[in-house]
Amino acid sequence: MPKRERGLRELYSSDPERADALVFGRRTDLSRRGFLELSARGAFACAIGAPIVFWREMPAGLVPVALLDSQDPEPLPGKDGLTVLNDRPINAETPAHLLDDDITPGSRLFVRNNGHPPPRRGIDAAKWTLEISGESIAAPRTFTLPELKREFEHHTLQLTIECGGNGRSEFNPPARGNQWTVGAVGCPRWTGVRMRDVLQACGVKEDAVYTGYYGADTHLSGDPEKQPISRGVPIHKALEDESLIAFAMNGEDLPWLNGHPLRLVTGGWPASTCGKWVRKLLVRDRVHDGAKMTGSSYRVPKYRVAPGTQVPKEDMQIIESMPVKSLITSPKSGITHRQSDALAIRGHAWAGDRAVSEVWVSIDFGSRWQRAELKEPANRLAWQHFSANLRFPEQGYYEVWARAVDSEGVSQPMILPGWNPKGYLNNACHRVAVQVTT
Ligand SMILES: Nc1nc2c(c(=O)[nH]1)N[C@H]1C(S)=C(S)[C@@H](COP(=O)(O)O)O[C@H]1N2
Ligand SMILES: [Mo]
Repeated sequence: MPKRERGLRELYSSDPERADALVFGRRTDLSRRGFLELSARGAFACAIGAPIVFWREMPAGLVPVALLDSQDPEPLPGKDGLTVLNDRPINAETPAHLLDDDITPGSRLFVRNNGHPPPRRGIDAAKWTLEISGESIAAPRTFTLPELKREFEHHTLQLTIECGGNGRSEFNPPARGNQWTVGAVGCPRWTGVRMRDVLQACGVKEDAVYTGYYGADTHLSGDPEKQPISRGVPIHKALEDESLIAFAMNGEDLPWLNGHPLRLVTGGWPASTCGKWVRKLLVRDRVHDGAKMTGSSYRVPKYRVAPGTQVPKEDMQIIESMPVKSLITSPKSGITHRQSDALAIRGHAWAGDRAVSEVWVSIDFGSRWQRAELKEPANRLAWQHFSANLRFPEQGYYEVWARAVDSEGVSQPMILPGWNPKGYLNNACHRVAVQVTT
């Protein structure tokens, strides 16, 4: 048995399920029970292979992130180092250290599919069409992709997209669905036409309420009548300067798995609003009622609930702007670092429709915070880069935590925020493990 596994099995001998979860890289809840006693300190140190320097500061029940790091990534065509969570449909996330680029390359943007993508070879960008219609469109029209490109001004913007379920793996009781850890986020540069320009060219009526997209992907059941997903945004979001119908990413065609040849990008909102392989865009006179708009999909309770609560459907509301969050992209979790050197920390922070105004980093489980340097975004709704230099007082195990604060003064929580039935919106501080040696 590998040393890490043996340490974990010893540590959780009274809770084999939890030991399994840790051994196999699943993340578990932080607040389940308080066990950080003296004996646990020793057992942790044994499993990690180093003493935990600030163990007195460590919240009871917190599992050291060094023990949570998952398995090696599996290969996925067109992608580089992503971790595959599911292959039917294909879902894959990006390990945090591979999101280090200021602008996310296509090869490192996560993939979230609800159905089967349209076959790659059947896609002909020159013949692709987009229908604009719906109750609140005065003059419905179908554009070919070349027409869209010719008739409307092009805009290039860096826009953050994050799956509403990013961070789901930490909820307990667990939520069904892909067990995303931290990597269902990215911020490429998108090029496209403004949704507003295209919709207004077809006449947006006074009674417009919501958009609704339909893509060319197919339902997992094979039923052609069913959509895998069909969502939208309130009309005010659709008409913003930054809402795009995009045909390129980082100056190239969109990657197939990210919606080639045409997708919607509504930055800062759950990425489920960003329809891929989009064929039809409706403007509705009501809140769109397509697949995964209703029920509990992409919704959270209107009020705080205790973990495990059954929440009535009418008490669930649609997720709009995503909450403030940050990601440490360097160093990679689990590195060994020399005590004599300062450690350079880097990452990104974003806050849905808002901007990020501060980022703080801690090496003692959030007891003290050091302010990081924070850059302005490339444009509205793009993530912002932060950096800091850290010094460590002695050898041993540390966790580096990052915490962003948005332009309204709202901070990321240090540990798992409001439990909800589907496991959305976990914006807890990102943690990386660092072992400091001589
Ligand atoms: N047509 C279509 N669009 C879609 C989806 C899908 O399954 N089909 N998934 C949505 C969800 S839930 C997310 S998180 C994003 C993921 O975008 P990406 O795969 O490009 O990262 O696409 C959204 N758009
Ligand atoms: Mo998503």
